[in-house]
Amino acid sequence: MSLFDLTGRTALVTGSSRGLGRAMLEGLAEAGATVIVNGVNKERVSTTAAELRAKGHKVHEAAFDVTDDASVVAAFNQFDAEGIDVDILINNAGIQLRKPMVEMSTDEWNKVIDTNLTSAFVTGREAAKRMIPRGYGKVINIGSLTSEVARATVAPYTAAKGGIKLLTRSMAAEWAASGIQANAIGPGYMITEMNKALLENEAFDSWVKGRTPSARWGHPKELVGTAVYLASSASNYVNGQIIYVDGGMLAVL
Ligand code: GCO
Repeated sequence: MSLFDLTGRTALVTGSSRGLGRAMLEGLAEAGATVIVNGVNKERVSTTAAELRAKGHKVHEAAFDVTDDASVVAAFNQFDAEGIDVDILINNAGIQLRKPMVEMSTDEWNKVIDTNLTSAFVTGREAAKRMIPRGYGKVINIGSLTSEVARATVAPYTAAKGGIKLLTRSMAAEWAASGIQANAIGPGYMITEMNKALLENEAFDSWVKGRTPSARWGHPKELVGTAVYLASSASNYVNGQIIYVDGGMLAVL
């Protein structure tokens, strides 16, 4: 069996009814995993699940709000009741808010931190509670270029993604001895709905293409290889790392 084969494993990807999460979810399914679609919108989750089933993949649906502690706890209790073992967790759910800090309310700040950082802790905690006794688990947190560097007007997103980098190391510190590998992926500027305003802004589009050695935006599917690697036995001795899939942007001035 290939090192990268996920047959027999079950993967939950939060925020996976579209965007980067959808691409990684499908990639894990193509590598043999049973996948669990998650999102807050039940309709969108069901639509995505149907699309993946039509391609022959094994799919569960779990529409819950990762920012609501009780909903996450209830979701994992439901997985237990249905005999679903989450072997692989990708904490992907996230939102963006582009606004200068001096114009931002504390509620706006908290919403981004809750969705992009705290949710990874809560969902990771519930997954790890089940992974630890099994002696196996893969946790993959989705960071960003802003896990390393800042850009004006995206402060809460940046603070959250910086936190993701060190939360990943904290997970490795506490869970590695139990056979769990916790790592992160840092996507560069990707072609997603969240980045639509940036893609349509000629000046920003030119800046990304000029600032990125690969001279282009990334495609969500270009995260799949790294996601499958970190979800598979090929990475059993990799822990606490963040792998940037950014066309080289962070490697150069
Ligand atoms: C922005 C973008 C970025 C990208 C990505 C870069 O407004 O600068 O949304 O944050 O989405 O996170 O790695």
